[in-house]
Formats: sequence, C-alpha cells, structure tokens
Amino acid sequence: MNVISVVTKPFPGQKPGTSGLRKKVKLFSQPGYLESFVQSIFDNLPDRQGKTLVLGGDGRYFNDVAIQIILRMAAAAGFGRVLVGQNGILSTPAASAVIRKRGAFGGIILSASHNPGGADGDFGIKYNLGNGGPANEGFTDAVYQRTQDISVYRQVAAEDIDLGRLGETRIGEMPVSVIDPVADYAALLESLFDFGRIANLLARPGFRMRFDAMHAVNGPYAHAILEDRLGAPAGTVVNGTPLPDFGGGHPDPNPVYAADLVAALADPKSGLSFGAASDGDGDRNMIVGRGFIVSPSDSLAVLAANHQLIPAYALGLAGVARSMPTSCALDRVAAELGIACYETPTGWKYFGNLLDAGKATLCGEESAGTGSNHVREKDGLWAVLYWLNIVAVREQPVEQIVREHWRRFGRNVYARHDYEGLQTAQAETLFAELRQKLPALAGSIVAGTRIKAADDFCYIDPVDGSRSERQGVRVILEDGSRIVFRMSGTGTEGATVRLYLERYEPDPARHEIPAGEALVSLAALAEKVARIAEISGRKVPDVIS
Ligand code: VG1
Ligand code: CO
Repeated sequence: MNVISVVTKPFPGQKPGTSGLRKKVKLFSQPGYLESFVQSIFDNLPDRQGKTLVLGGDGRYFNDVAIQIILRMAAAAGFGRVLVGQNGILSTPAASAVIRKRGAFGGIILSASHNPGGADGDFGIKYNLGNGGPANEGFTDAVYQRTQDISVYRQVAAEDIDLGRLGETRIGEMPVSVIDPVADYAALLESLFDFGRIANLLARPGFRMRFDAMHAVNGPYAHAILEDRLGAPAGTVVNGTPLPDFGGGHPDPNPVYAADLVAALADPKSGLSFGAASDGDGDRNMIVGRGFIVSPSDSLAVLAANHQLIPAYALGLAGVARSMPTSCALDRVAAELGIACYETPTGWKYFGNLLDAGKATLCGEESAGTGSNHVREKDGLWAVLYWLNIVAVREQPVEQIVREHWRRFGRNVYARHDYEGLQTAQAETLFAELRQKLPALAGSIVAGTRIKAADDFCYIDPVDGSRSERQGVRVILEDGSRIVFRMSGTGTEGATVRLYLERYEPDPARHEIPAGEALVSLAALAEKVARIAEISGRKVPDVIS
C-alpha cells in the first residue's frame, strides 16, 4: 500500500468541547487542520490494526470532502475496514446503532449538530468508542495533547471513492462497505416500540402529525420510518431533504428556531395534533402538542413515568439519569418508582458508563436530548416514537398527558435562557466574579431570599471514579428552587452563557401560570447574583426554551 507521510504542525485550540471538536468550516478546511486532528485520534488508538471503523456525518458542508480524507487516513492507519453511510450520511444515533450492531472498534461522526452549516458555518468531528458512545474526557484530553505535538500525518495515495453506490469497494488496499444509513437503525427502533399501534394512531382521521427535519440529517430517517414503515401520509415529514447549509436555518429544535412548527400547531386550521422536530445530527428532539410545547425536562420525566406502556421498557427501568441543569422532574418519578436517579455533567459522554454498567435505562438533558440503553447517544426519532407510542396507548392529546403528569408529581417550572455570542472576555469576567462569590453566597440572603447552597458542580463517576470539575455553578434556594449558570461548550463564536431556572410548584391551581411569569422573581435573583445583563449589556436572552 502506498502510504504517504505528510509534514504537519500543531494547530492551536483543537480541544474537544461538550461534544467533539467544533470550529468554523474556514478553519477546518485549511490544509492539514482536519488531518492533524484525525491523526491525533488514530495515534491514541494503538489497537486499531485490522479493526472496523464506522464513518458518517450529518451531511453539512465539507462532510463529503472530510469523509474522503478520513478514508485515506484510515487505510494508512491500518484499519481493516470502514463502514461508511451512503453519501457519507449517518445520523448520530444511527452511527451509534451501527457501531454496536456490527461490533465495530469505534466510529468517527462528522457533525456540529445544531450549529449552522454552509461554507461560512460550522463543522465538527468526534470519536465514539466500541460501545457506540462518545469517548470520555480521558480520551479527548489525550487527543488534545497529541494535537499539540503532532508533526506528521499519514494517508494512502488513492482517488476519491463513489459513496453513492451501496456495496463493497476499496481505498488503497482497505475494504470499504458503503451501507444503507437507515436500515440498522430503523430495525432497532422497530424492536423497541409497538409499531402496529403507532401505525393505527397515524391512520386515525382525527390525528395529524408533522415532523420537521429542519433540512438536516433526520429527513431520510423520518421518511423511511414514519411514512414508509408506519404509513403516515406523504407530507408528514417537512424540510426532509438534508441540505449542506440546512437551508440557511439553524437546526436547533426549540421555540425560536422551530417557530414555524410551533405556529402550525398553534393554528387550529392546520388540523395538526402532534408536532416534532429534530436537530442537525438527529440526536435531539422537540415535542409539540396542539398549542402546547413540551418542556424537554418534562418530556424526559413523562417518558420515565410511562415506561410500562412501551414494549422495550415494560419490565422496568434499572435507573434513570439526567444532566445537572436538567430539571428535577425526573427525580420525582424515580422516587416514586423506587429507582436511582443519577446527576451528571452536561454532555452525553457522561451517561455512557451508567448505561454500560446497567445502572440507568433512560437518560436525558434539558436541551431536548433523550435516549436509552438501546444506543449510547441521545436519539431524536426514538423520543418521537416513544411519545407516539404513549399517545397511541393512552389515547390522550400531548397537553393532557403533561398536565396529568404535573397533577400527579407537581410541576417543576423551568426555563433556560441563552445569551449567545457574548465577548469571551465578558463571559470570563462574569464567571470569575461568580466563582469568587460562591463561598460567601451559601447561607446569605439575596433579594429577601435565603440561599441554601452554592457550588461549582463536580462529578465523580460512580463507575470508574473519574472526576470532572467546574461543570456549572449552582445556586440552590431554601425552597429547593435552583439557578444554574454554565458556559456553553459547543459554540464557535465568542462565548454563549446559559442560565437555567427551576422552581417546584405543587399546587395544581398554579400550573396554568406560564413559566416566564412563574420564574420572574428567580430571574431577577439570578441577575443580582451574576449580573449577566449588566456585564454583557444584553437586556434579554437570545433564546428562551
Ligand atoms: C449543548 C447542550 C447539551 C448537549 C450538547 C450537545 O451543549 O446544552 O445538553 O449535550 O449541546 O448536543 P452546551 O455545552 O452548548 O451547553 V448536540 O445535539 O448539539 O451534539
Ligand atoms: Co445534536
């Protein structure tokens, strides 16, 4: 095999964040940038010789170019085979499913998820282990170390291969299988849910669903599963053709970026009763009822509380897990079920050990990512099918299901405020001040409210004992209300600050009050504590979800 060694240099800042390395396409496409990072991954996989690697991405701009580069490098690195999604496409949960089903050594997923695409947008890459889940911090730190002293990368001299044709081909001497990106994943989902019942629901005259794929990767998956297998009428899936720039949109399923879907469900003339959307790489979801948006933290709690209705989970949940900023609605369900509820830092990589060890069956985050032990990633279409299965069995609209849940468990009123693209220096000042204040905050009275505890979340993994520090500042009030501050680890421009607000409301008569209203005083308290508006000059957040 004709392996060429190319001299390269360390590029600054190749440090993976919450979910892999995300940077502007302009940075990623400069000579040697992607290559240095990929070689740094391979250099940390000493046992890769002869093994199988899975490769695919969300189809964004530069996906096709990057796939060909990585194939040439995988061949030079001695992999035995690469399984690549047709046209270079694999949603994040589908990649996880393929890695697990085919017993692959690991996988590379090309995605910047919800970040905008196109030539001026973002690109991203992450490595997943043989369990199908994102590599842990130990691994990503080691990759980052390697990027800082790398001097050479290796590739085979070979032409681009045709990724449009399914079947076997080669690059250099290494076999490459171009696989159907949907098949393994769809079969897995079919094994978890009651497809017969969901199909009946979709055929009911009074039930109309819309799935907005936001021009991102889930289009082909939603077409195949919802329309072809489950018989939803053609047109159920909208924006279903993946585009390299996501049609100029922002494939983040929240009330701001999926405003069209929310408006359609709010309009009685649309006849729609169930709406759903997913993000750039298909791992997150939004569920919308008629004129009613389900808060992601509530969605997770509802899934857990209704597990007995789902074939795959009917026998019980081993435990559940949520990220720290996610509301405690899940904890209340776990307490009633008598199972453990784990609290992890933000990012799916922290759920992997709990899932592998059989400690948790369902996991989720407030950012609309939910999933289970069927894969090791969050899974957008899985959540949509789970909800459809619940609606099919309970024969109730989405809003009623959530309101009944609140009546039973109380309502964890919740909101996340995102301040996007602040100047990095401002955000750093904000967090430096906040962290400095922490020791004095606990026990003090701010705006007439006593603060019970204040800390910077530190996680000790219950399976391998690893420590992750500085995972978000928590301020807990005497009545159990919480304010959390975090710096986003997925953005590529400036710094995005997230503020999370949560207050428990047991009184059903007060469940009608909109979250914004119910959280006004908590938001004011947050401003007193952290001075986000004052420091940044931003009067209101860019996104409230
Ligand atoms: C955000 C979300 C987090 C999620 C991560 C990756 O991270 O808050 O819950 O796991 O995105 O999701 P951050 O660091 O920006 O808050 V995805 O679907 O964009 O890969
Ligand atoms: Co995503």
